[in-house]
Amino acid sequence: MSNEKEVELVDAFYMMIESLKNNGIKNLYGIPGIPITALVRSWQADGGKWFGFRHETNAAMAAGVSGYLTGVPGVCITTPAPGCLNGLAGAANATTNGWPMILMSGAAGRRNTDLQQGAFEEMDQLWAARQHVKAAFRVNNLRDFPVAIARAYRTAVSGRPGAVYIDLSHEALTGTMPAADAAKLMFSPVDPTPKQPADAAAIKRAADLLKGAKKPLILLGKGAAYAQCDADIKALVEETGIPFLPMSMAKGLLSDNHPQNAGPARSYVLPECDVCLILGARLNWLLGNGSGPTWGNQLKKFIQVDILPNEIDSNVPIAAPVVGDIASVVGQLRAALKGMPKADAAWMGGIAERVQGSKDKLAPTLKAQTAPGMMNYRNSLGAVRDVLAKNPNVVLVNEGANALDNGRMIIDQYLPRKRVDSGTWGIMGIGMGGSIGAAISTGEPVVAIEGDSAFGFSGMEVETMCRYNLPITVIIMNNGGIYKGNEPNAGGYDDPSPTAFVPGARYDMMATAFGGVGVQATTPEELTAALEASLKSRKPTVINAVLDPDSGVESGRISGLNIERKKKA
Ligand code: ADP
Ligand code: TZD
Ligand code: MG
Repeated sequence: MSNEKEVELVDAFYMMIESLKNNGIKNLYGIPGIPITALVRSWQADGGKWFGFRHETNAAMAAGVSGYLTGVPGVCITTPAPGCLNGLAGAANATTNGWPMILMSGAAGRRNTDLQQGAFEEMDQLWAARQHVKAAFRVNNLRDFPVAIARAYRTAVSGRPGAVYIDLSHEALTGTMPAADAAKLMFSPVDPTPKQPADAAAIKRAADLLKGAKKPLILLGKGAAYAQCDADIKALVEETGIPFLPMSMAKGLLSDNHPQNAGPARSYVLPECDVCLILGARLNWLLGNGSGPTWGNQLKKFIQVDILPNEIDSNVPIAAPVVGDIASVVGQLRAALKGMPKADAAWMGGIAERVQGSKDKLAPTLKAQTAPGMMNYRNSLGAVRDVLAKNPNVVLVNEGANALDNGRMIIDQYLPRKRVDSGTWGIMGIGMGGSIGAAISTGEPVVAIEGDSAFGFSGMEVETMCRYNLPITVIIMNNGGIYKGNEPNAGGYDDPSPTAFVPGARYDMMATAFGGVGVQATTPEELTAALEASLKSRKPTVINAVLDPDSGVESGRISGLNIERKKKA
């Protein structure tokens, strides 16, 4: 007899589960199926938390959002081919937004796949994944799991965060190895996100420029929110007295009520400023690519703080590049700016006046009365805003066109990392996955403000919310369509227009179908009551906020990006 029986063996699932635990991973998001069903069962048997979704894109969105909110990559597991491709849409979104996550997918056997012989769910997933993620790895042998998971984690969180893909080959998943050898391979990575302070000369150049500014501005992006150095950023802003402008997901890094918040005067401060310190934002389409009318048609003196060196000069010349991690750099800048005189009173006064002007103009529209079932974006979101002001710990998820633009403008944020939205790509479909990921990873209640079209991209996850009994309130801004619900068919015949949905749809019933709470709200008062009750009960809730189908404008605030049909010759 050989002594094989006496050798204790471990399998691939064991190797993977132990490696995930060694990296501090507690939650897995995904959908089971061949070949990973037994893996996720084993994970659960081992005490891990498993969150099963109804579509992999939503599971991957949950992983990306939890990575953004906590700094710990969310991990999503999918089945081969279509499952993997569905997950990749969420991974690509995470990469684009700079959110850390890991997508792992089971795969058909390499022999058949590489000869394209038609295995079950055969697909060259590694090749497909590579262009949508920061890095794509394949594990071919179970002994490589400890290194592969650590490598994926470190890659996801280091530099500009993003998604990492791991292809779980059939060969790796079917192997076994001696437990004693496995134990020698296990490790927990040391310092996966090392500090990366900036060069002293770069700090001095930036500080000198800021000290010489007459109309300085600090632009805060979601990179600054992600960096989790909230107190230091607040101190930098307050010590220098410089006004700040938050990008949508940086809202709340300092309270929207802060006297230096220039948010409501955006169209004044961007063209007027002379020196702009950018903390964790890209000069992409959301900022007019750094030039043109958004910036008063002048080249500003930009100080750009970013962890990614080649982000600098990506759109316009940057006068003072500062490459480093924001937590380190903000400390360095504070030291270099010590004793700097506060920003000019005339500049601050001009901003304060415009901020007040915007608020005064908005305020009455938030309280306007409309007939039942005929709410608009202003008075409905005005009601939501007042409830959320009393619940600053709520994480807000927001998508749609008008639902997004008005949500961003009307809902104030008071605390950091409490807002997740359509992000860099302006996507629909972050809603329910993002809400679930936020609720699970932060333990806080979540309110999702959703266009009725936006909601449709992930609406089936209401069942998931109900199954896990998550404290999520979904408010459907139901105007009956994309941008509007009352557009006629351009051809004049009976088919609905490309932007219209079923009129009078009862989205609230989707919650009651799964044992959650569904409420129809036709007035701001009903909306207030429904939201208050839902936050109190912490029960999964869908509120159907019935809007006038005529409320909304084409593409919200970005209608200028549309292409109109050219006139016939
Ligand atoms: P927003 O959409 O809010 O304008 P972006 O996603 O365009 O923000 O930009 C975020 C930027 O922050 C990215 O260029 C990214 O490289 C950078 N970044 C992310 N985390 C850090 C960090 N810890 N330190 C420095 N820069 C960071
Ligand atoms: N598909 C994806 C994945 N992302 C997108 N952004 C779109 C399609 C196009 N799109 C927008 O840019 S906004 C929008 C779509 C379909 C929906 C707007 O309608 P809504 O919001 O009901 O969500 P409002 O409040 O009616 O404007
Ligand atoms: Mg709509």
